[in-house]
Amino acid sequence: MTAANVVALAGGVGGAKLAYGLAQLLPPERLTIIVNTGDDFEHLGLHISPDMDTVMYTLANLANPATGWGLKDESWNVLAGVARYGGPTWFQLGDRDLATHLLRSQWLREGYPYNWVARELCRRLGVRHPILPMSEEPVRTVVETAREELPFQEYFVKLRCEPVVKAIRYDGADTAQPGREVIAAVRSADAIIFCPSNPLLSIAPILAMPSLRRIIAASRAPKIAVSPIVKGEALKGPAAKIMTELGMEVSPVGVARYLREVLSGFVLDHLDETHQDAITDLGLRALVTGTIMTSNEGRVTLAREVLDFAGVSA
Ligand code: FO1
Repeated sequence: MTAANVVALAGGVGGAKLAYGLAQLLPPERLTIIVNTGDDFEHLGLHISPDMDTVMYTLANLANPATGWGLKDESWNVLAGVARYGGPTWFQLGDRDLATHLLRSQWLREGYPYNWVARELCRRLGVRHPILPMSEEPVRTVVETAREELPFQEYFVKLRCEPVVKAIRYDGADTAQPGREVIAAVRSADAIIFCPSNPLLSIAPILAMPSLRRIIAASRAPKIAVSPIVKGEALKGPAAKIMTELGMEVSPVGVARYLREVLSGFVLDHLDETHQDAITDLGLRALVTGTIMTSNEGRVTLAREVLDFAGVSA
């Protein structure tokens, strides 16, 4: 066991929970959280960055416990005002949450780098661990359905993930460069943790940047993914539905197979222990443990087990 630098790759609510656990165990100089920005979009003239905010609010102990996204103790007066004008209300922006989007949008318009903006928002909420956007450049997840191509949030929120998915693209990822701090963190990482985020919607956009994928693949650090699928279901969100539609096996094995090239180890839930041999047959070390995080203590317990499995002392 060594004191070490840890990188966590995270997307939405599941990813934020494990990131929270890791942040309770590791000081800010030893943990960097790299977040998917493929879900970002412009709405009502504002730059919305859902996964960044979900991780930031979770680490600040400000997340809405019912939804996992947005802020707790929220009010909805602005949204009601937008509704009175007949404006779009399918994407629910709370009054307090709007403050984040207003400032982020303003700072980006003034020319501040995205990662400076993220750091400033975090600092002002008392979050000391670095939460880095995966890139300064736009990468946008696009969902191809039988009928049309949908920007991610229209598919996810407006259409409640109902259309059948034929393919998913990450527009801009081919040419986007990961930020300098992202590259430095991954290069100096002694462990890379893939949080239990949707592999196709949250982890894939990060890996879709060829240079970052190469650096992660080349890293000799333990690279450990935690399954977001338990007993054939996603703990939250549409991962199981989309995996089925794309012909993937909806199990930890399906996730492990998808990420195989960039992993050295995989964590699956007790409820899936029958899949352990299939995971080791893929050439991965496997840890079977409780992965369902129902409390803050549960997040910390899982984070500690994952760090132990990666050979990193907390
Ligand atoms: N998800 C929803 O299902 N409905 C919403 O109205 C919604 C609003 C929203 C506002 C701000 C924010 O940061 C996130 C929000 N989300 C909403 C969550 C978000 O769109 C998705 O969970 C992620 O993009 C998937 O990880």
